Amino acid sequence: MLPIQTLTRFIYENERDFPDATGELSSLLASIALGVKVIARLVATAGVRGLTGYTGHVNVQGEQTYKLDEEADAVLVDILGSSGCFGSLVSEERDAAQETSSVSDSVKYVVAFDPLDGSSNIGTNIPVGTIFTVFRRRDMKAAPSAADFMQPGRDIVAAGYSVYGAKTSFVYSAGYGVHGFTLDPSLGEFILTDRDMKVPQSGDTFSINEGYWSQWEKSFQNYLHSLKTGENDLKKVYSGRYVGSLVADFDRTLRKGGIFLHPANTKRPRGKLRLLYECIPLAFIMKNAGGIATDGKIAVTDIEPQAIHERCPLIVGSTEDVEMFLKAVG
Ligand code: P6P
Repeated sequence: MLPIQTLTRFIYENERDFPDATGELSSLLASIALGVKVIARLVATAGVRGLTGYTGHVNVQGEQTYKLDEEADAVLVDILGSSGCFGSLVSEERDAAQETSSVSDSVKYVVAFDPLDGSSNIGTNIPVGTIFTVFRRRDMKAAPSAADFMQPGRDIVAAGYSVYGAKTSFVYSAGYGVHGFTLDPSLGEFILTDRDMKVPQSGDTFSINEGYWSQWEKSFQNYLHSLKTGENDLKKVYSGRYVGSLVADFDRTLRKGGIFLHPANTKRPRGKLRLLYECIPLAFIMKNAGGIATDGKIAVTDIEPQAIHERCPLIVGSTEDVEMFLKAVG
């Protein structure tokens, strides 16, 4: 039996290492974790509540929204809104940045999140998850706004994601290691199960949707083919794994190593995944776990966001595997 270290205690104990900490980030992370627990229950019961289908609405991304997308968004907005710990929020489900009604001038952070990534997989019991990014407000004299989110990932305060699967897991980093927790439903608490996670230096798995083959450059096709034949610099034959749910594919890559790729293609020159609340948070985590995340040209954490819903190619994983990609295709 693991020694009981809960997420809440872990967050507040880590806060003690920072004398000027006000407790705001700890409260914010604890609020997000509460939202994740509520969403986990909604996901687990969606089938019996008849909530695995579409709402009939189309979100700002031009995608049909699922009932659970809107439920998860509402949970996070409600819990974060009542926490008083952030000034503005960006959600994949909302057109514009939303300031909180209860914001005080002194609040330091803003939060971007994908409330339920991979929701198209809900009906087939494939793992889905929540992804979030915490930014420090850029100008405390100005009202919180979308401008606060226009910061590169190297300057963010914290990031994390949950996976609603066979277990509910919560992984986050505040820039001092990456830490993983598992929900114990009997306690209603996240228990520390993976302290200071590090991605393996190299792995044997590549993760990509090969349905886009015809839309990739020849150099990328040649690189991908080399992973299957072993005719690559690492002389390694990879296995293919692709769930089609970002949090599931990323979590496996973080824990077991290898490379996940959702690259640009001829139809989507800036890729499909969203920069603010998918690519930046996962790149921040991978970097803090000793791995690499690139858009194919530069580090994802060096990209200067220009819009809250902009997209970004993402190639992320073990240092050796991503460096081989960059040498072959970058
Ligand atoms: P594709 C799910 O819709 C999602 O946003 C991510 O969770 C997932 O990694 C990606 O899209 C899958 O995209 O193009 O392979 O269907």
